[in-house]
Amino acid sequence: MNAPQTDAPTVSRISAEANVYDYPKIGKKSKAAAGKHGVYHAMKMAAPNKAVPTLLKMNQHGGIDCPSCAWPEPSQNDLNIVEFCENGAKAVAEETAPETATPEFWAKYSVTELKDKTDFWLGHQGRITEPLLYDRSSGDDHYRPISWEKAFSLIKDQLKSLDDPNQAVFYTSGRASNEAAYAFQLLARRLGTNNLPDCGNLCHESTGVALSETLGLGKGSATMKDLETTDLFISVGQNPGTNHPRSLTTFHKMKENGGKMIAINPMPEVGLMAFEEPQSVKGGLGISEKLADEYVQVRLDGDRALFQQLNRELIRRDAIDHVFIEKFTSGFDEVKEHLMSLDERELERGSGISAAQVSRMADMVEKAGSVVVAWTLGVTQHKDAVFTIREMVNFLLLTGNIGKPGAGTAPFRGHSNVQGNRTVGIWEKMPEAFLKNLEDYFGFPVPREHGLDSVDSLKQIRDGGNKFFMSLGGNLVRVASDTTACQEGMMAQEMTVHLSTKPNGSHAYPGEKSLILPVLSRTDVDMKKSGPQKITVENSAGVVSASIGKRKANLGYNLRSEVDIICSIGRETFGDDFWQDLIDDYGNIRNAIEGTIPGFERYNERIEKPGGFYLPNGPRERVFKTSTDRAQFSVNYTNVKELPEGYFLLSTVRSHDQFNSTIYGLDDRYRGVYSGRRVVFVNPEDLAARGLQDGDLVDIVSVWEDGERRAPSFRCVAYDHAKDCVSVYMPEGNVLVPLDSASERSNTPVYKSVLVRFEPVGKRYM
Ligand SMILES: Nc1nc2c(c(=O)[nH]1)N[C@H]1C(S)=C(S)[C@@H](COP(=O)(O)OP(=O)(O)OC[C@H]3O[C@@H](n4cnc5c(=O)[nH]c(N)nc54)[C@H](O)[C@@H]3O)O[C@H]1N2
Ligand SMILES: Nc1nc2c(c(=O)[nH]1)N[C@H]1C(S)=C(S)[C@@H](COP(=O)(O)OP(=O)(O)OC[C@H]3O[C@@H](n4cnc5c(=O)[nH]c(N)nc54)[C@H](O)[C@@H]3O)O[C@H]1N2
Ligand SMILES: [Mo]
Repeated sequence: MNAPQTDAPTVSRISAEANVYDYPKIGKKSKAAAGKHGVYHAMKMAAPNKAVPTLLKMNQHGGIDCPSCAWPEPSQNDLNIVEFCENGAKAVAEETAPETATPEFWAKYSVTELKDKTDFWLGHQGRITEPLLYDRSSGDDHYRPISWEKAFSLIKDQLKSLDDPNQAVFYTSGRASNEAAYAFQLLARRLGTNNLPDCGNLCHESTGVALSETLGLGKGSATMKDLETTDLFISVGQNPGTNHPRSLTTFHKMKENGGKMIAINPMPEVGLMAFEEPQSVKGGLGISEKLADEYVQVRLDGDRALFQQLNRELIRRDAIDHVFIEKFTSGFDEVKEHLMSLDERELERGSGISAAQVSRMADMVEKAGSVVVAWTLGVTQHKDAVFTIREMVNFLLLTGNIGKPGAGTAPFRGHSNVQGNRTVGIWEKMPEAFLKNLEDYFGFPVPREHGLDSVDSLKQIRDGGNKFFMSLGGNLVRVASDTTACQEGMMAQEMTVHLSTKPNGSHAYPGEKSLILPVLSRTDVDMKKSGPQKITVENSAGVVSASIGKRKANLGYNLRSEVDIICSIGRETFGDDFWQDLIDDYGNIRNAIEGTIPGFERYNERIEKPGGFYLPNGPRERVFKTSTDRAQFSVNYTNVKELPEGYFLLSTVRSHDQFNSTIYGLDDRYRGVYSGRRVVFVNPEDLAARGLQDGDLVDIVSVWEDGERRAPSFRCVAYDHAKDCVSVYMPEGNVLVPLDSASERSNTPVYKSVLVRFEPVGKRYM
């Protein structure tokens, strides 16, 4: 395959058949995030699919919960008429697009041909309309339609044939509702395994581990109100303008209330620097406002060193909350001693941030009566992420910023219900109390041995110990690390089963037998014996609320709800009576959740209240369920990454035109990249130092103990990026991440600091 080397093609040339090479052009970068342009783009996306009425119901009481990110809804009094963002609109447009991947589509393209297609192309084929079977033993290289009954019976045979239930893996992506997720964990545990990995393992696992041990709860504590009224908002490793766009409205309110912001990021993301709030007067006029008051261009994985610099400075100034430390915490003295013993120059080298800038940050902290620390993947997806988060907690404890108005932890979650999935049992190591409750409620023996998380499941799949893989949404083959090993491992499974809305890359790597079971999506009407069904979700702030689909457009297709499919498999395989009750009325699933998980009292009743209800949150009340019943300070070590001559650290990020592996389009206007995705953002001085120029094509090669991995042909983009560090988009960069490279304790793939070098392969093009 020849890489393009000269001209600058137009969007239309990014055709269906473009698989490996695309043609990025560098153009104008937005100066501010969201605003009018955001709403304009949203409407443009939704209008052709007649999805505007759906949009107007989004995040309103009695409407649907946005299927995109997990950003909390404002309180009911503050709801805007349009409570959605550009990316929520894209998510809805994607679900409601009129295209369909009918049996004719699957007959036209063989599995071998599908392997060469990008997720952009696959997703744009539209909604899947029929259940499908691929059977390698038949010699036919296509997926063919199959009846639901036949599909369930094949799954039953496969599950019954396993020598050991731990040869099965049940993966969940965070869009699934509480009801579907609960049914799914019930199916796995009924079979006898806790192998329930989820996308949360790839995402905020480090957050869960660090917060559980320091604060006694693996979730954030700040409420929407805290975010709006805080004096100082510190954003670490996130790109909210793209990934949580509705947060811009919250930032606007925070700023109006006199709040300040510090943004810590190797890239000055547009959505951190300036914004236009479409629902304000200024925003309506297209006038942008400054967002970050202090931008801190940290090195990749330099945040732990940075927070240690800051914590030391605060201790040195005695700008700490002695009363809080005395009353609520444990371990302060050791931490103080450790921090003061660290070498200043070493910390500066680790973070890349000068003492002068740290001092400015400390000034802002000193002035602030309340501080929120918010973080996302720029923090969680590193080798020592857990320790970085613990150091950020040290900061909040030093300054008494937990459990008071305007303060707290704010890990912005990813998928719209990834947090809810965890709460209702999608976790390989659910606590004993839950497993016992489940056993008592349903009356079957529930396994106690911990299951496998995503990375360990993939290792079992890679190494030949697994036979059955089932996926509730998601696209694990594409979003996991070591794409190639993952593809081969999946093809060696006896059976793979995907509950999906649209074709995706994982379907192209089927097991011996593979089923694609097409599901109703959140916007679709879901009619059951007891009437139209609601589902429920939990957002990043721990609020549980209901969502009900209204669209009837897909009724003509042979789709079923996720709950229906999962419970039908349970019914057919195990013959228990309870499965059918769960299908007929999802209220019965909520009753079971209420009966097995604390905090869900009067579940069915409370979701009827506009805005839903809050789950209990200890840290918010300064109740810390840790080993000492106090909030824990922790000693964290900093090891500065030494890069061999010529090497970079590489991070993989999202463009403004995708939702994980769902690629809406090929433009990232916030970073000025159009019509293509194979770009690598590099500091211009770093390019010059390696004899490269903006526009050069390079292969990116990562180095790991077991050898090298290569991602071919990326266009260098000169960009204001922290030095010695570069970024590419996910999932294009996933081939570079070794599966064995995972975070300490949380086992999250190290997606954001991969050691790489460049090999120039082509001439400059514009
Ligand atoms: N539109 C849209 N919305 C989404 C998603 C989507 O794909 N599209 N995905 C959803 C999901 S599942 C999730 S988990 C979230 C993800 O939300 P984000 O975490 O915002 O996602 P990324 O694009 O990975 O961006 C990571 C950011 O961290 C920065 N970063 C990288 N490494 C470091 C570091 O070492 N230190 C610091 N301080 N910063 C660093 C990067 O420059 C980038 O700005 O968004 C959710 N929302
Ligand atoms: N390199 C790199 N890799 C990463 C990351 C990174 O930052 N860098 N981030 C990681 C993170 S944070 C996450 S969360 C994972 C995401 O991993 P996943 O959640 O596994 O992947 P998605 O791309 O979000 O899943 C998209 C697919 O879900 C299906 N789908 C969409 N809607 C529905 C629905 O309503 N029901 C069902 N059943 N299916 C549906 C569609 O078929 C679609 O193709 O990726 C991880 N991978
Ligand atoms: Mo995520």
